[in-house]
Amino acid sequence: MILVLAGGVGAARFLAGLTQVVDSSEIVTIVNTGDDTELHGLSISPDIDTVTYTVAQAIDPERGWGLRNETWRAMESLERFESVRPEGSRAAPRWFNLGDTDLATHFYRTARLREGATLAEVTDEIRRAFGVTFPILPMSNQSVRTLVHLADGPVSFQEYFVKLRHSVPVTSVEFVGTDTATFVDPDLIRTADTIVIAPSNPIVSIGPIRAIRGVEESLRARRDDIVAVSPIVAGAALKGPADRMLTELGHEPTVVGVARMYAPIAATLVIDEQDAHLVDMVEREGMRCVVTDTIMSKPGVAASLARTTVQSTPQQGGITWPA
Ligand code: FO1
Repeated sequence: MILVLAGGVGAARFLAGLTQVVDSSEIVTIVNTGDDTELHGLSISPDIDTVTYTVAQAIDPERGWGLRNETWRAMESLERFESVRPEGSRAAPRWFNLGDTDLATHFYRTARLREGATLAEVTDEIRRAFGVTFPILPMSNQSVRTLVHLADGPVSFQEYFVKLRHSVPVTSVEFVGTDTATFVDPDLIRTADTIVIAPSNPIVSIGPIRAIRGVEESLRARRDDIVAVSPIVAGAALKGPADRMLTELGHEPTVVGVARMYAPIAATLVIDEQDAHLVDMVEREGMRCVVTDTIMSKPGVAASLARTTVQSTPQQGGITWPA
């Protein structure tokens, strides 16, 4: 069994590639929920939905989030209330774009949570409704929220990422709730043949998962069977603010910086061919280094990257691969 620790868009594309090279019965993914937010009274889990929609091939390919062929009538209809909304009211926010068909997912999740379902239960119902044939789990059933500290105060992850277009320098990042939240299923880390840290933001996508009690120690104990895929290529993130955040938080925005963050929990780092000249530097951080094409926007690369990644571990996912 292959356990994939996932964040947003890059992880979702990696998982879609993995489903092309192994039977989905071999896959379990645990997804970051530090990006989760409540808006319009709805419980929204962006990374879970990005993974679900991408693997279900329902994702909007340009945006990398939300559903394809989307309409925005509900969001447009909120505009009329802006002229009458009292000062200080948080009703009808329009900075976070929720498509009409995407809203159905948030209606369902919110209603089920209110009925007492766990986030894991309702996430499983939603992935089955979208025809996804392997388990997608939240990192915890309890709330863990990423708080992004800026010069003039803390904001939620989505306010940083969407409202501020992640265009402001970050002074620190805090995961609120990790002291009480429990990891969704510690056995998965113990029993997986291979654990993959997907190409996600090491700080705000993988960081919240690592910060949950007991997870870091469990991952360290499995270090030899853990492989990470660098989300940084040639010193830049392919999507989102990962490179800037690494710099702002004192890390090197290169595969060497990524290696320093992952060396305690992963024995192998997969990097792109453009960073082949940094293999020695990565291995000096104590990680084996595998060089391959990691640019998944090209057809077939997500599948080949997934295969190379899993095969770079001793157990190779517990799979007998065809010759
Ligand atoms: N990202 C944006 O840049 N702008 C948006 O308006 C936006 C809305 C949105 C709605 C639902 C959803 O599941 C994701 C959404 N995202 C949006 C992406 C979201 O910010 C994710 O957290 C990022 O992709 C980082 O993982």
